[in-house]
Amino acid sequence: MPDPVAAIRAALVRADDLLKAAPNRPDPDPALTSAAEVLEGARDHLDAITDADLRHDLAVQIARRMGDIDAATFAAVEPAPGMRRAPTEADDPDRVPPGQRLTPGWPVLHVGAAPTFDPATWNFTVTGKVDRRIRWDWEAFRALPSTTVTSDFHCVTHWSRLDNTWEGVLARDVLDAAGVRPEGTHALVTGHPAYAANLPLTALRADDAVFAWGVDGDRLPAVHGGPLRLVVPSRYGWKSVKWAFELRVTDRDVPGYWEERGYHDNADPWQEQRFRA
Ligand SMILES: Nc1nc2c(c(=O)[nH]1)N[C@H]1C(S)=C(S)[C@@H](COP(=O)(O)O)O[C@H]1N2
Ligand SMILES: [Mo]
Repeated sequence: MPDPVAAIRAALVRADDLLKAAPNRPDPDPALTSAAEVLEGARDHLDAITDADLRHDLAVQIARRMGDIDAATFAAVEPAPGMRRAPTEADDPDRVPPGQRLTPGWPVLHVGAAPTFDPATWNFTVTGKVDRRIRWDWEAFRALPSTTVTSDFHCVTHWSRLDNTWEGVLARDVLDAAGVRPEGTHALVTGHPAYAANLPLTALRADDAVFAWGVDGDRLPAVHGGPLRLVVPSRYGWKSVKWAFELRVTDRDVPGYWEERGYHDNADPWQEQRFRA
């Protein structure tokens, strides 16, 4: 086994070399792609580091470089024909957070493969610091009172998609069905295939935080998290867990998938909380 710390440090040096050289090339894309691959490889070594502070420090160093690559790559994407120019902060400071641009279309972003949906075996569990643990099957979940909310979506890779109309169950109704115990302060929401995000309960109690099974008048497409995804518009998109199947109420902030890898626990796009401080 190679030493994980040494492997990550070597990958950071290699990525920095590629990133430094990229702007001087006629086509910077291949260098950016190679740097992203090197950094993805480095991420795989993180779990083997037992010292939590060192692991987080290296995770942040990886995440910051990934963020630079995302920003450079996204800046090169042209808006689709007919799309209005993305508002700048000066045009519409109330709707577009700093460092974000409107995206043409609707990008699909996730790690791993989208799961297949079987309504006969699907279930959703609420557990942790609650008065009553709950497990709903698909029929029971769909029978819960539902709402339609329109909101904006901001991904940490610098794209924003405005005016998405979600249909589903308010996250606070899910919390209240189980009854949060006094010590409950946060939640860890888990989705397939092996993904999770942590949130303060206050974010889940917002009027527009919803477990959605519909979008823009249609059933939520599988690639966008169907049959059920969380949507938390007040936070960067990685908190909006697709293929959600569990909400665990916790008495402390337990990092999720990207938070373990250097991204911010709170993730407020208006404060540009992209990476762990
Ligand atoms: N289960 C799961 N949910 C996920 C992700 C993931 O990798 N797995 N990626 C997150 C990220 S980074 C973003 S930006 C949004 C993207 O949602 P979209 O693919 O519908 O645009 O999903 C979030 N939810
Ligand atoms: Mo994202």
